Amino acid sequence: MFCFQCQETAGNKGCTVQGVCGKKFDVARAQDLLIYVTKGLSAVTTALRAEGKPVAAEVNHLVSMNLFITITNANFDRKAIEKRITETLACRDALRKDLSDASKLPKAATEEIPESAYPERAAEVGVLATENEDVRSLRELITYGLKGLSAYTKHANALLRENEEVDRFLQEALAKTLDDSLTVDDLVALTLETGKYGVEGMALLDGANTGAYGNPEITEVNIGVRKNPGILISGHDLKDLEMLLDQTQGTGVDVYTHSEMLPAHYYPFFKKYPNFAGNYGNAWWKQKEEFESFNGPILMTTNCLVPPKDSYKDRVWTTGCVGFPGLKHIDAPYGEVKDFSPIIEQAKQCPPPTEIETGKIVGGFAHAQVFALADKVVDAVKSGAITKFVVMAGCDGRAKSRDYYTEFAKKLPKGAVILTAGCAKYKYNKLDLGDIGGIPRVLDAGQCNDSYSLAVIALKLKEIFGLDDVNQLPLAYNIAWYEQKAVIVLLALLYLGVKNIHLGPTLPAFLSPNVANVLVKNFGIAGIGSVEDDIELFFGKE
Ligand code: FSO
Ligand code: SF4
Repeated sequence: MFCFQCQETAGNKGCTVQGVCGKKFDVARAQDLLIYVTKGLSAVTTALRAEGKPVAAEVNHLVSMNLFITITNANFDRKAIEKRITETLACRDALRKDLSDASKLPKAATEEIPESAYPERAAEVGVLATENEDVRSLRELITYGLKGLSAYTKHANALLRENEEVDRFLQEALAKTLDDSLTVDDLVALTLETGKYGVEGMALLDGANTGAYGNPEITEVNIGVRKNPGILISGHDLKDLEMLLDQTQGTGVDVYTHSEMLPAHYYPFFKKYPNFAGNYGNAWWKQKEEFESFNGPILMTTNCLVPPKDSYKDRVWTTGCVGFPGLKHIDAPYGEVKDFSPIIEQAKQCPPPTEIETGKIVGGFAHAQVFALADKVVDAVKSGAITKFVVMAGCDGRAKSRDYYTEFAKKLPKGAVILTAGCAKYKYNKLDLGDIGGIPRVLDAGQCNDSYSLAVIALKLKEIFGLDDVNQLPLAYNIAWYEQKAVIVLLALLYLGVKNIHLGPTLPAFLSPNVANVLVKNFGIAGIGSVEDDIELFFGKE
C-alpha cells in the first residue's frame, strides 16, 4: 500500500505497511481499486455527456459515495469496499453499452477485473502507478479535492438537492486524472477549476442545510450531561441527525452531538427537540476515551471513526459512507427514512453518560448571523477595537504539534478575532478568550463545509469596506488541515483569490517540491513557524 492523503501520514511521507489512521494494508489496496474503477466509470459518464446523453442521479451518487468512502477515517471494511467495486464495474459496463463510440475510452473504463483479481489489480493502480512525481502530486491533489467535494455533494443529496453541473465536473476531472496527455500546466489549471467547483459544492450544501434547517444563529451549547440514557451522534450528516431526533421523541433517550456534529445546535430547526441535550466531548481523535465514558450507543454518520476498542465496540453503529468490520450498519436509499430503532433500544439498556466537563460553548456565526451583526463588526473595526480577523478553520488531530493552535489563540493580541469552522475549533473553543464589545473572540461558523460561510463573510466585508481585493482586508489565514475535505476548502479559497494562507501543522506530503513551489509563488502558501514568530508575522512587533 501507499497512502499519503492525510496530514498524519507516516513520517510525513506515506503509510506503507498500515495507516497511522488504522487502515490496514488490504483495505488501503481495496480503496485504491475503488478509486480506479470510479475513475473508469467517470470516463464513461463523461463520454456519455459528450454525446449529449444524460447521466442518472443514481450514477452521480454512486461516484460521490465511492469517493467519500475513501476519505480518511470513513471506511475500514474491505468487504464493503469490494462490494462497491463490483457494483461500480457493473454500472460502468452497463453504461458503456449506451455509447455510440467507446473507442477512445481509457483502460480503466474498459478492462475486465474479475473479483478474484481485485487484490492483484489493486496493487498496480495505486498512487505510485504515476511515475512522474509532479504529475502524481497534481493528480492526487485534484483527487483529494474531489473526495472532499463528494462529501459535500453527498450531504446535499441527502437533503434531496442536486447540482448536475458539479457532478459533471467531478466526473470529468476524475477521468482527466487518468489522461496521460495532460501536462503539468493542464493539471494546475484543473486544480484551480476544482476549487471553483468546490465553491459551488459548498454553496449547494449551504443552501440545502439552511433551506431545510434555517440559518444558524448565536447559540449556547451545553457541554455537560443530563440524567437520561443518551445516543451520541458524530460526523457531519444533518439528515441523519434529523431522523434520529424524530425517532427518539418520547422514548426517554437523549441525543448528544460529538465533534463535527456540534454545529447542528446552531440551526433553529433542531431547537424544537426537547431531548437534543448538548455536545459531548471534543474533536474526533479523542473518541477512544470519550466513547468509553459516554456509556451509550454512538452513531457515526461520516468520516472520523477511529478503530474502536473492544470495550465499547458493540455500542458503535455506522451509516452512510462509514464502515468497520463487526460494527452494525444501518442505511436506506436517499430520501427514505433510516430505521434507527435498534440503536434507541440499545440506548435504553445503557447507563446515562458520565459527565466529563460542564459549561457552555457559543457558536452559530455563519454568514446570515454575521451579516446581522455587520454594523457592530464594522464599527468595531473602524474604532480599532478589532484589529484583525484570523481564519483558523480546518481540522484537529492527534499530533502534539497541534498544541501550536491553542498557544497561538492564547497569545493573539487582544484586538484579534478568530473565525473558525471544522473541528480545528476544539483547540481553543473552551478557552475563555472573552469578547470585543459583545462580539465573541471566537466566531464559529460551523462544520468544515461552513468554511464557505467564512468566504462569504470575507467577500461581504470587502464590499462594505469598498476594497478591490479580498486580500486587502485585515484578515489572516492560519488553517489547520487533516483530511481531504480540508483540501477542497483550500482549493476553494485559492479559487476565490485568497493569498498567503498558512497551512499546518505540516504541509501536505502529496505536494512535490515543484508543485509546492507553484503554490508558494502564485498564492503565497506557507507553513507555520513558532507561535511567537507567527504572531509577529501576522500582527507585527507589539
Ligand atoms: Fe473530520 Fe475535522 Fe469535518 Fe475535517 S472532524 S477533520 S476538514 O474538520 O472535516 O471531518
Ligand atoms: Fe496514512 Fe492518512 Fe492514508 Fe491513513 S489516510 S493510511 S494515516 S495517509
